[in-house]
Amino acid sequence: GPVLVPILGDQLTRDLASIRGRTKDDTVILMMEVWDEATYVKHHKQKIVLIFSAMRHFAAELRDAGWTVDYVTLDDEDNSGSFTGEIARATSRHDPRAIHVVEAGEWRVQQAIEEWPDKFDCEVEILPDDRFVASIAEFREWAEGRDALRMEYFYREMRRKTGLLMDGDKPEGGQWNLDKQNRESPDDEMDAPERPKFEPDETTRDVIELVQSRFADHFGSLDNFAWPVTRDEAEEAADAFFEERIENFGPYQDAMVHGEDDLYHSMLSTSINLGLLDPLELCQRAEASYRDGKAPLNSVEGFIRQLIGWREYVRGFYWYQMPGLQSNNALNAQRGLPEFYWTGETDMRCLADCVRSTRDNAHAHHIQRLMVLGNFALLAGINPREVQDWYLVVYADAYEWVELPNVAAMILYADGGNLASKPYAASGNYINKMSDYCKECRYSPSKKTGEAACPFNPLYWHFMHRHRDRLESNHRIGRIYSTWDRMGEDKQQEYLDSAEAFLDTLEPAGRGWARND
Ligand code: FAD
Ligand code: DLZ
Ligand code: SF4
Repeated sequence: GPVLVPILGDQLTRDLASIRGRTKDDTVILMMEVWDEATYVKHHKQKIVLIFSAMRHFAAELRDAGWTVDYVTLDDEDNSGSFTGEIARATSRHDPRAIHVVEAGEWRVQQAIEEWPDKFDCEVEILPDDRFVASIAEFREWAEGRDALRMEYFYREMRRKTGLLMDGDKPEGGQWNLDKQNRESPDDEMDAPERPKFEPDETTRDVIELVQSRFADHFGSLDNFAWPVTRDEAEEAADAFFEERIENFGPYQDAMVHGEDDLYHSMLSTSINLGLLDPLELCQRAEASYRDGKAPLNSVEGFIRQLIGWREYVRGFYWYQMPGLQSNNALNAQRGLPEFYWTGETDMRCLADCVRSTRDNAHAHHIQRLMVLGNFALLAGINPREVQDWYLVVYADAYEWVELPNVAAMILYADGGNLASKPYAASGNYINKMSDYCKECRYSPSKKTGEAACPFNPLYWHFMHRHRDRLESNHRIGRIYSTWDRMGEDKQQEYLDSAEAFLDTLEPAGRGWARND
């Protein structure tokens, strides 16, 4: 029989290791829409539409190119609901002599794939996913024997390995990291051009109908669906970024403006994670815009760092730390996720806007995920499981390998500091500086305690106070305890009482939003 090549929903590239070098008359490609994947958490409706539509378009593209594709739709009567079940059915249809599959992005799926050699009669070959600069083994080698893992040092290795922004063996411009130049507050000069929006075609409209009928109780709106679902569309989105937005990407990377959901961000994560765009190619294009004088070094370095620094780093970290990472809770955070993460119903204007964007676009930009939604979850002590589920559900670019390190380790410090050298805790002052949210908020960032105070202010001190034992010895954060100690007991008590009074008002959402029973 032929070689059976299963392609998972986030492996949508003809350059995939399992297709490269194969001949068409000897290969059956298998793609599967399965219930288990669509519901292991109750993904945002746009996320399911994006993945199914991109899968269907990719299957059509392969067929047009002459490949044999066996595509199982979700509503196929005999669909078993799982990857392993579908491989079993496909082996009886095609009697393959071998199965060639690229390792899964997620641990949960990889566990299932590793059982295939015992389950099926034919040879099973599991190939490394070489869409990353660093292999899983390479990261492990780098990480082993270090006391602390820091993105910065790993990033430098990746710069050397790829040769991106290098001047011989030195970083272009003399410095590896220009993040300090990338902290402009929003201002009137900002006038970001709109990103290209892609109208749903017939394939996407079919999937929208399917999702509306089968996943009606999942979070999120479908009204604004505009994600690229093919390689051509993704390339058009990338072109627009390199023509219109990369110049200002760096300076305004951390800025937030009410109602402005994209600003100068690339909005390419959904396409990159699906396989529609190659991250290394994007970095090369970014470098070219610097070399051609179209974009400043701080913007280009910033963009490249996100991709070959952070993105590669969290992926290596995930495989290095799993499965423990999903149950870490170093700060013993036990509070339920507040309902407003789903409804957006809160007077905190920053949070309400971030939840709105999340619901409408299945997207929020990095600083919103980190310093608004994430910072609140950290300070309020929300339990990591519920925060992890939320992020995995709500973002169209969310796969556990990238979501979990960002959530558990970066925002919640649940791993006790393996990834981040300190918790990203901030008071209302930071959000006020980086956004226009506070001006029309019912709370005031300059009020420290009491009813009118921005809740981030007392929550910040409540957090620092309750984790003093752990954080006081951290050289990047320990100093703030002298500020706390100088306040005197009355002021301290006011902070703690204000925080408690606020925390008492939070309504927990319950688990039904994120998971089926
Ligand atoms: P840009 O700002 O244009 O950045 C360019 C690219 O860099 C992104 O497309 C992305 O591929 C990469 N990148 C940037 N930051 C990170 C990062 N911290 N980790 C990994 N890659 C990064 N990104 C995801 O792709 N999936 C997730 O599930 C996800 N969850 C996150 C959860 C939290 C709590 C935080 C703080 C960040 C998370 N990110 C995640 C990273 C980042 O927020 C998104 O990649 C980014 O907002 C996507 O929008 P963009 O393409 O416009 O990014
Ligand atoms: C996220 C997702 C969803 C919703 N549905 C499917 C699917 O039906 N079929 C599929 O092949 N992939 C799907 N995915 C993406 C997978 O979860 C993704 O391939 C894994 O995260 C990889 O480990
Ligand atoms: Fe958010 Fe506080 Fe600003 Fe209101 S005052 S928008 S709650 S940071």
